[in-house]
Formats: sequence, C-alpha cells, structure tokens
Amino acid sequence: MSSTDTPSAASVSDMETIKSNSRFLRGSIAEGLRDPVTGAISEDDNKLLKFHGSYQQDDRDLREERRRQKLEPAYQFMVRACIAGGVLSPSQWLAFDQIARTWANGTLRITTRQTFQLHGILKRDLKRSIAAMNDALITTLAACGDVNRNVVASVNPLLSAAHDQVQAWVTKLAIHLRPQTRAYHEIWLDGEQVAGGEAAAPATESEPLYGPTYLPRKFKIGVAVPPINDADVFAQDLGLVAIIEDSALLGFNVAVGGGMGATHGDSSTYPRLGSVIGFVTPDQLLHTATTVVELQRDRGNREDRRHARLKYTIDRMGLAAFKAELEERLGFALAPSRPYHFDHNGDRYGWTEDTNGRWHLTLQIESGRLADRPGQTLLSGLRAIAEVHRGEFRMTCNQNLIIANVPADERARIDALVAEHGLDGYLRQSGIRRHAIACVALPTCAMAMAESERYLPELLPRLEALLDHHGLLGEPILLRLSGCPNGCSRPYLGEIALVGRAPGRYDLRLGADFAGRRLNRPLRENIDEAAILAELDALFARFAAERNAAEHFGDFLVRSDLLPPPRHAIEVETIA
Ligand code: SRM
Ligand code: SF4
Repeated sequence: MSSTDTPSAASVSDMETIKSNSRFLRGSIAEGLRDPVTGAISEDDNKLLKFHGSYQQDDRDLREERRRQKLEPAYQFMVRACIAGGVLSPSQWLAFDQIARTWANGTLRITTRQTFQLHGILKRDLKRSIAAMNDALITTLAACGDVNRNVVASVNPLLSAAHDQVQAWVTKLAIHLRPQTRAYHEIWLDGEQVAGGEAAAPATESEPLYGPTYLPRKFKIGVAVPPINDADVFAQDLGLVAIIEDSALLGFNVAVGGGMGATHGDSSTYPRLGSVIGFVTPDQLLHTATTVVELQRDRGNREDRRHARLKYTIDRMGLAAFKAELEERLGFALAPSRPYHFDHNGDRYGWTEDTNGRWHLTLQIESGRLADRPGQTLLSGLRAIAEVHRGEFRMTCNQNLIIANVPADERARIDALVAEHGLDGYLRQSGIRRHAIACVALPTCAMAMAESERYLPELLPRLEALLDHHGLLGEPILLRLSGCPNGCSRPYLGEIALVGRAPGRYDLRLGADFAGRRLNRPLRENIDEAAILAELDALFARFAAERNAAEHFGDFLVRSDLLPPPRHAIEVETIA
C-alpha cells in the first residue's frame, strides 16, 4: 500500500479524519486561542494541538469542587519541548526557567524522553510561552502527535568523541524527520499567513514524508551507546545501538517494534521489546530511519489506534516479512547485527571525567520535577548554576540531569551551588531511590488511574525500611511507577514496577533485568500498598538469603522461578 492508498473513509478512526481535514495541522487552533469565553479549545483542535507540542488538561484535584460550583474545569495546557538528545545551553535553561515561573506552574519537569514539560499554562499565555521557547531556539513541533517524537540518546559522558558523533546523528535524525507544515510558524510565531488567510493551506504545501494524514500513531527513536542502555533502546519504535571501535562510530544495530503501552484487561495490547534486525553504517542511517517511518506510515493500522503502533504492524506482518519489505524499499540488505553488551540502563551519579579532561556531574532529580521546596530549592539552584556554567545541561531518560562539560577548576563552584540548594541527594541515597522513575500521573494526566509522581516520595521510605531490614539498602534495584498501563515510566522494564489500576491500587510486576533487555510480568493484579509491601518483604528476604554473588533482584526472581510464566515474548529477539 502506498501513502496515498489509504483505507476507506468509513473505516478509518476519527483521528484520521481530523488529521485529513486539518489543512496540515491548522484546524481552528488559531481561532480557538483567541476565544475569550472559555479557557479551553475544541476537542478536535486539542487533538491537533498535540502535534504542536501541547495538550489541554485540567487540574483533576479541582474537578469535583469546580463541578459543584458550576464552573468549567480548571483548563490549562501542558507544553512539551523537542530537545534532541536532551542537550541545552545555559541560556536555553534560563529561558525555560523564566517561562516556568512566568506562565506555567513554577516548576519544570524532566521527562522520561529527555526533555522538558511545563504544566499549568493558561490558554491566554500559551502562544507567548511557545514563542519564548522558539526565541531560545527550541521548538515544540512534533513533541507529541502522530509523528516522530523527540529523539533520545545515551548521555554517558566518558567516551566523549564517540558520543559527540552519536549526538550529531541524533540531531540530524530529529531535523530530517520533522514535519514540514508551515502551520506551526503561522499559529505560534506570527509567521507568514497562507494564501487565502487561515481558511486554507496553500496549494503548494505538502508533507513530503508524512503526507496529509501523518503517521497512524506516535513514533519514537532512541540511540544507546553500550555499555549503558540509559536510552532504553528496546522500548523504542526504532532503537539504534551505536557500535563503536577505537573511539570511532562504525554504525548502528537496528531494533524495530519496541513499545510499552497496553490496556488493562485487553490481551491484544502488550508491551514489546524491539527486535534486532541488522546493522547500518552512519551514511545509511537517515535513509533507513526514513524508510522505517514510511513503512509504518503505509502499513500501520489506521482503523484502530490501540493497534496502530509499529510493534503491532510488525507482529501482524511477521518480523521476517517486515524486514524483507524494509530491505526492498531500502534497495539494500541490512548487514548482520554486530556484537554489543549492555551493563545497565541507569545513570551514573556524581562526577566523571571524559577523554578531553572535561567533567560531568550527574544529579538525581526525583521524578524529574524541578521545584523550590523547603530545603530543596532545585529550580533556583539550577538557575544559579546556569548563570555561571559555561558548558551544557543534558537531561537523561531516567529523568535526571547532567551538568556537562565543566572545566576542572569550575567544579568546586558547581559543587557549592549543588550543596547549597539541596541538589546533592545523589551522594546519600539508597540503591532503589537512585534507580526509581515515576510518570507524572495526577493531577494533570487525564489518563491516570492512580497516583505516581506524588506517590513515589511516600512509597520509597517504606520500601527502604524493608530493604534495610534485609540488609539490602545499598542494593541497586530498578523501580518504576506508572499511574496507568500506558507505560510512560517504561514500567515493564522495572525489576519492580507498580502500574496503576485505581486510586491506591496497582498491578505489582516483577522480574525485568537490570539493562532493559527483558520485560517483567505481573505477580499480583489490582492490590493495595499493604499487599504490595507484604509480597516484596517476602521476596526481599529470599533474595537476601539465596542470591548468587552480584546477582540482581530481577534475575534472581527469574532464576528461582518465583514468577508466573510470561504471556508474551519478554526477551529481545535478534534475527540474522
Ligand atoms: Fe506518555 C500519553 C506523559 C513518556 C506511553 N504520556 C501520555 C500523556 C500525554 C497523557 C495523555 O495522552 O493525555 C501524559 C501527559 C501527562 C502529564 O500530565 O504531563 C504522558 N509520557 C509522559 C511523560 C511526561 C512521562 C514522564 O513522567 O516523564 C513522558 C514524556 C515523554 C516525552 O518527553 O516525549 C512520557 N509515554 C512515555 C513513554 C516512555 C518513552 O517514550 O520512552 C511511553 C512508553 C513507550 C511507548 O511509547 O510505547 C509512553 N504515553 C504513552 C502512551 C501509550 C502509547 C501506546 O502505544 O499505547 C500514552 C497514551 C496514548 O498515546 O494514547 C501516553
Ligand atoms: Fe499518565 Fe498513564 Fe502516562 Fe502515567 S503512564 S503519565 S498516568 S498516561
């Protein structure tokens, strides 16, 4: 099927019709923003707004009270930036800090895809917030929506030459796959109006890669540099494993069809790890990535959005058939994948020196939330650092932050600011706290079934007490919390994961490995905290008593056969 050979109008999902009628993502967003009567925009425009990097939300904590008072919900907007590889200059940092304090809720949120989200922006301030980001040379175009999203990459600062090369390819990929519509400039930047005003897109406008209906669903690319899989490369639609020899980038192993999202009680939806199908050289990368996107554009399911991600396209076609069609479209056969090894998928905290003698400080930021609270003035502290720092900032896919490229003689000044503002928690924390991720969930996420980010600070001390009791406080254990099964914290890759079912109730999933190569599985479904802690207490006791030397918790649970059999494939598949 070609991009123009789409399913019949009767069978496509509503979203396909909205995209198709949107005149390349314009809809009536501009008019909706100008309407002073409501703090909201229309439902269709809200769906299109995602492609521009924003979601309409409402504060769920206030919903009931406002309903009682017969007020419309407390509408507000989330804005997500596209920051390829998570790299920001200090002046860009200061711009985000300013926007957060002026028009958002006074906090910045580092996401699990290495970028910033800002919450709580009112409709009247949306345009100037997005314009201010663009003034700092950061776009929000394609941060959400049925397109290629923010391209994520390893941040491991030790192998600097190779990492620079990888980062350069990440930036090229991000730019190459960006939508071409001029709607973004028109709406947010007062750019050139199209002929005929806002009612029409010019006859010459086109989306050469995406076409008028873009992709069937979101699409995600991540690049990992072994031995650290901090980008969780097998959770990506297109995962690229950089192959480096003698500090030179030889190319990338290609993994396709990773994805986390699932729906409770619907076994036709499932998390899946990317399958490794071959190796490409750097000069083949853009063509390969574009062709995978095109294949998904043409073959993906446009009738049922629950089955529209690349993982389902591949499972429907069969991996071998998918690879064969990809190679036919590419015009060459993929080379066999190269050997690689991952040690872990976490971040390395503290200072590390790179091969150029520059220093990088990785800080732990709980749930990626940068706010000013008593004893922990994280937002102010990072503003103070941005004012003196001459290197970069790098956000990580574990919601953490690296103060990167610091000359040796600047370290003391950075350390002093880190300590002064309570950013030095990484020095003292337990093994599980250092490896914990939580998605946003309540009060902003419309899909949340249970708390996540706000629950993590309550849950961690209780888990730490159990671990301490069993002599395991320093043990590194991957903990991932999600407020629903969509999987924004990549919970299916947690050695321990809680996936929200209802307020205070979660599925307890266990048994992923420590490097993002094996999915976990549910031990108990829909249980409360007391039951979660009781299950874990018993398993920690056995782990402490029966583990092999240096064995990780997830590996121990699998080796000891303490988990139910998996319902789907849980290991990374590799085909020649
Ligand atoms: Fe996500 C939807 C937050 C990473 C899978 N995600 C959402 C929305 C926008 C809810 C919505 O649609 O109304 C959440 C907004 C919450 C809020 O109030 O801010 C949301 N997702 C996030 C973030 C902010 C979580 C975080 O705590 O950091 C992450 C932003 C990433 C970014 O910067 O681009 C985020 N989301 C992920 C990831 C992890 C990843 O990409 O590495 C996943 C799993 C990987 C994947 O895509 O398979 C993920 N989010 C989803 C899904 C399920 C998609 C699916 O295939 O089923 C949804 C729901 C949907 O798309 O319908 C979703
Ligand atoms: Fe919201 Fe669910 Fe994603 Fe958490 S996992 S941010 S609750 S969509």
